[in-house]
Amino acid sequence: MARLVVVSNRLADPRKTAAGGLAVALADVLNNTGGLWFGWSGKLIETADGGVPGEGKMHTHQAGPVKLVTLDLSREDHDSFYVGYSNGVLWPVFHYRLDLADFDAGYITGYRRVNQLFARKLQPLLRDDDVIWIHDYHLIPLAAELRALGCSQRIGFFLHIPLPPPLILAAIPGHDWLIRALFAYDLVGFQSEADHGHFCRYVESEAHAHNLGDGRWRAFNRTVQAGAFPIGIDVEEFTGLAEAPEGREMYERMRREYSRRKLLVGVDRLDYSKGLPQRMRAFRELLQRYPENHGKATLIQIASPSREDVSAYTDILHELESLCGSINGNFGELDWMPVRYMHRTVARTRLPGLYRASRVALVTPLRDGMNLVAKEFIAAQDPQDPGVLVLSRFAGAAEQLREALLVNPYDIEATANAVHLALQMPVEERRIRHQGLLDTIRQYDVHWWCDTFLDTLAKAEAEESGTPWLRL
Ligand code: ADQ
Repeated sequence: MARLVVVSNRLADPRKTAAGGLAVALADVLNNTGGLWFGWSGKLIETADGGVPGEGKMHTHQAGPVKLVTLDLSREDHDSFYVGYSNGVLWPVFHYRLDLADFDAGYITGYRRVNQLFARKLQPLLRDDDVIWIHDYHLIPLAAELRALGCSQRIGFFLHIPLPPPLILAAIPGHDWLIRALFAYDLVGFQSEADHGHFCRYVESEAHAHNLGDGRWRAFNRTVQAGAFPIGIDVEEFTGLAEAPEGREMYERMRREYSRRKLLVGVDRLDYSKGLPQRMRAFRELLQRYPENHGKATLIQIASPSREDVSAYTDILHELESLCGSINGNFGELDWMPVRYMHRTVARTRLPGLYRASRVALVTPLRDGMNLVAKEFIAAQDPQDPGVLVLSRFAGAAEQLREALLVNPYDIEATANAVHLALQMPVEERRIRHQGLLDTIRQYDVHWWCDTFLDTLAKAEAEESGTPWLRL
């Protein structure tokens, strides 16, 4: 079996449970192949001048059979590559938020410089028969940079966030360069059929690529295969966490504390794509329209701090705080707080107990690649008395989780109605819906995702040896 090399912006120690499902799944394969995981250390070069752009300080760390190699970045590279281009341009545009994009011309130079740095540092560590799997929007041009250095290994790419329709993508200056870079891969994976469809429409209309059938496209002297590979969770690992002492204790505590209430739960990174203000407005609408929920429904919203160096994130934080405050001010009683809002990360081991104690989960992003919280909520439920998932139709997960109550998060009234329905739903219907959802997340779990992607990559038709990569 060929060695697997994973490249992602951030790494997790695959031996720690806190790392979560993706790290656990990748660790399985990496452990089997004695693999290598390469990425940014999350740290900046600590010199007074902030380091030289395009240079990185490398660290190597052995985690069992897996070698973790990380780079510290210069301050300037961090600001242009990470804050600027990745999170100031690609993240908003790929989530359909052109209004929030900051098309500063300098950012793309830093983005390219860091991808070249990654390629330069990674290339000497590679073996000829390695299989390379590159993750997410920070590293779109990495395969092209590796090809330019002569790498001919199989390289796959997985985009964790959505790909927007061609006309939205085309708003990015240099969009043609970005999409052309995808042709340096042998396989490109998306979260959903919708995203894959956008890719097909783009390469056909903007890049005049030839459709070779079976998901294969030819352009720029290269053939790339593309498809949808919806990411899943490690269902066994997550139900294990729910049964573990910390999971049980959290569940018991929540049940005791809220014995007279029906709990609703929201767990998100604090990000404008997650639709948090719209969710709060829908909850306020629920309390206005259906007073029978007064004194009974309590929404626990956990929003973990995220990218606080980008201004759009501070705006959303203030909006959310003000909405929560006004709901509690207008509807709260001495013995009932409608919303409990926490701006922090909750330990992964405590999430299953919180999910299991909740009657309803509100997963209502305005746009999301997949959304794993939806799947974790399902996995944590008691099948005899399960909670109801209220899910945005704009989350990638909605393509698979058809038994959820699907909502349009922009439609506040309809969302409030769906939440009311979820709170009232009889146990028989809850069980039937939950069983369907559980079957789906078991069948398409994170191991299925990993295996299917890597099998498809292994079988993707190899480019004729000696085909030159036309430099970007
Ligand atoms: P994220 O946008 O980070 O990921 P999501 O899939 O919802 O979104 O969550 C990833 C993990 O973070 C989950 O395991 C979840 O439990 C955890 N998490 C989220 N908020 C948390 C909180 N407040 N406290 C503790 N843990 C929290 C990106 C894409 C998604 C895609 C994933 C995986 O944006 O669409 O599903 O990658 O591909």
